[in-house]
Formats: sequence, C-alpha cells, structure tokens
Amino acid sequence: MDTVNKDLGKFMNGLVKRNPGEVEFHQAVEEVASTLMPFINENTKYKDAQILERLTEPDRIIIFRVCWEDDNGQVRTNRGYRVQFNNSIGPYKGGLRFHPTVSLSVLKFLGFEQIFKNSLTTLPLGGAKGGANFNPKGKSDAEVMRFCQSFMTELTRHIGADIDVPAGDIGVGAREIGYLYGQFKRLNNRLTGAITGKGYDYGGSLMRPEATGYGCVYMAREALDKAGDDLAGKKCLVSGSGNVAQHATEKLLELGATVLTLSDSGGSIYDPDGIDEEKLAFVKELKNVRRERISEYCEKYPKAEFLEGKRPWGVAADLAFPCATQNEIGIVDAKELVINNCRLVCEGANMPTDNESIGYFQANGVSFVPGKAANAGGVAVSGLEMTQNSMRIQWSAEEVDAKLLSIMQNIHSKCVDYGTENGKVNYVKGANISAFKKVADTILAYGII
Ligand code: NDP
Ligand code: 2IT
Repeated sequence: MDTVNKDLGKFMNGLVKRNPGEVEFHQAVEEVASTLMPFINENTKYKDAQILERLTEPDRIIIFRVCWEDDNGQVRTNRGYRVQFNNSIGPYKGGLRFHPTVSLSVLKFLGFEQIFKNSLTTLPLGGAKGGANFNPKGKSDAEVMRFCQSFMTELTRHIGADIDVPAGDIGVGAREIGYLYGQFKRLNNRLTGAITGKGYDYGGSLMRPEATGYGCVYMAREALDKAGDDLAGKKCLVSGSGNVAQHATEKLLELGATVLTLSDSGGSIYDPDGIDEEKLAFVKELKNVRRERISEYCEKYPKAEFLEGKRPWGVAADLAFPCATQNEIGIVDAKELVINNCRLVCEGANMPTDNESIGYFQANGVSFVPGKAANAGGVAVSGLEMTQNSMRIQWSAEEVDAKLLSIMQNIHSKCVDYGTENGKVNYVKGANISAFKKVADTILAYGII
C-alpha cells in the first residue's frame, strides 16, 4: 500500500505541476488515479508504457474566439473550446456546455471522464468535451441562434461523423442543437451524423432526450437489486431541473418511487406530497418552454417549500440523485445524507460529489454510483443515434429503450466484476478499472503514438 500511495503522490504532483490551477481536472484525475494505481502496479505493462500519464494528456485542445451581435446591435465576444481528449476506441464524442462557469479546467475534467464513460458503454466512442463561457439565460432565441452559428463556423473544421461528434450538455438542449446542426449543414452541404441529440425529423434518435435520466434510474434499480432492495415506495431527492433531472424524475415516478425535490441555481423546491406526473409536466413547461426559475413551482403548488439558495440534501430521503452540476455534494451535505439514512447516491450529473464525500459515503455503507457509470445512458443513446444515421434508419422508442436498459445492466455487471471487495461493490473502482482496461489495452496495441 505504501508503494501505491507513493506512486499516487508522485503522479498527482506531476499532474498538478503540468496543469496549474485546474482544480476540477485535478479532482477528476485523482478520483480515477487513486483507484487505478494498485491495478497498474499489479499489471506492470500499463506502468511500463506510462498509460496513465499518456491518458491524462489530451490529444489536442482547440480554443477559439466566438463573436456575435446581440439584439441591441452590440458586438459580444465569448471563448469557445473543444477538448479532444482521446480517440483510441472511436471518434471523439462528448457534449457541448454553454455556461458562464465553463473554463479549460471544467472541460478537461469532463473530457477526461468521458473517455471512461464512453468505454463503459461498449460502443466505439472516444472522449471529448467542448463548449463556451456563453450564458444562454435571458438571451432571445435570435441571440442564441447567432451565437450558435458563430460557434459552429469555427468548430465545423474540427468535427465530423468519423472524427468528432458533439452533443448537448448544460445549456445546450434541443434548441441549440438545432441551430448548431443547421449551421453545420449549411457550411458543409451535407447531412452526416456529426452531432447527436438532433430532432427526430432530421435524424435524431427516439429516447435520446430521456436517455440520461432513464439510464440513471435503471442503474439505481440494478444497484438496489444487488443489495436485495428495490425502488418501489422510496423517497428520492433529485437536484437540478433540466434534461437529466426531469427524466430521472419521470422514470422514478413510473417505477413507484416518490420524488420530493428539484432545484436550479436559485435554490431547491421541497414538495412533501411528492412531484407527480402533472407537477412534472408543469416543470417541463416552466423550464423548457418559458425558461423560468424553479421557485415558481411553489407559487403554483403552495404546499411546497422553496429552500432559497440551498441544495436539496438536507431533506430526509432514501435515495439521492444529483442531476445538476459538479461539486454539488460536499462533506457537510454528505454527512446530512448519512444521518438521514440515505442508502444510495446515484450520479446523473458529472462529478457532483467531491472526493472527500465519496470516501465518506463508502465508509458509511452508502452505495455510491459515479456519474461515469450512472449517467452513461445519454452518450450510449448518442452512440445508437450515430449507428442509426450510418444505417439510414430510425429505430422505435421500444427498441432504443431496450438497448439502453441492456447497456446500463451491462455497465452494472462490469462494476460488480471489477469492483467487488469483501462482498460489497465499490462502483468507483469497478467503473474505473473496467473502463481503463479497454482503452489502455488499445493504446498498448497501437504502440508508442
Ligand atoms: P440542463 O442545462 O438541462 O440543466 C442543468 C440544471 O442544473 C439546471 O437546473 C441548472 O439550473 C442547474 N445548474 C447548472 N449549473 C448550475 C450551477 N453552477 N449551480 C447550480 N445549479 C446549476 O443540463 P443537463 O440536465 O443536460 O445536465 C445536468 C448534468 O448532467 C450536468 O452535470 C451534465 O454534464 C450531466 N449530463 C448530461 C447529459 C445529457 O445527456 N444531457 C449526459 C450525461 C451527463 P439553472 O437553470 O438555474 O442554470
Ligand atoms: O456528459 C455526457 O455524457 C453528455 N453530456 C452527453 C454526451 C453525448 O455525446 O451524448
């Protein structure tokens, strides 16, 4: 163990030195490296070939200026990015995030995790992430369109169906994908599946909007089943109120669980009666059509309480589904969840739980399923969208859903195979080792490139 800790310390020191100040990237790598180091030390071929060092250096990073004109005729400038992290097992694949907090560190953490997530899906997908520090909030449709067109005018030269296939993430939903893909089509005069999350009428896959949230709940069901438990009657905390949160809520309701909370960057709503189908339809209209604040839920349903500026983790419940953003569960939240007997944390978002809290959950008997396993359903159905585009057909919702379920079950089995220790499943270890092995063996096969 001493050698492992020494090697981990040395590796992390080097990584921090090479990537100064990129705290989110350091955090994501440390989570992976701490579970992989014993495995790498036992399998010296990976150590000798410096696979972890190579895997933490992106293939390339593209940074570009995005100029556009707002509705007042004022020129605005944002920064666009694409981090093409690793394409060993397939074209670069990962979402685009439009949010004021977007930075190189955030996109490197997301791109790095995407390599592992995409490997877990069993589909031929490499890892990437991109986006811009553009804030779609409060912008008109015309402003969002002009931004997307300007962004794509540069990005187009770096992407393509067999090169790099972007999709949505925070702040990039159906509207933005439409504008981005429209501009891609106009610039290239071709309709190839170079973006996923497209509308059904122009080559999208049924179930892609639902896939991340549904997949996350399928994963929770597998983890509960493994522990001899099930979803029926469970009280759940969901954070966020966007794509992932809405569809996680929808599937939880369908499977007989009760959802007590949702949130956005202004705070959380707590509905002691539970969010039923009708209330969820209100949330969808509020967030997807009117693009308003979640606090409005409490005006419509006065029995619900608005927890201003707060996350939902202080509400007593059985299961937690963080579905908003990174680092939304810190140690104070983790302790509250444990005190309230929460037994499963299943991550719909990417890296919502910090590393100290992951350790705390594991030490206190809470099943913890990391995002790279639990939210892989979204990119998996993106992979299925690419397949359908290549075949020039579109599958039924039932077919896609069945494939999604089977992919999530398969990811769960891999976590069990690689992560079981003393009769308990360490999902972080299982996901990391299983995902790493496929990519690392491929890198070895390619030689030193
Ligand atoms: P959306 O933009 O649809 O929703 C994001 C939600 O999170 C909103 O409720 C938003 O609130 C909230 N949020 C965003 N940033 C912050 C912040 N800094 N602080 C507090 N709340 C915040 O995004 P998605 O639902 O698509 O994404 C949610 C998470 O799931 C992200 O971590 C994403 O990376 C991950 N993910 C998404 C996938 C997908 O297919 N869409 C696939 C896999 C993972 P507000 O409206 O106030 O900004
Ligand atoms: O984090 C993610 O996996 C996504 N935002 C989805 C990526 C994709 O290519 O569908």
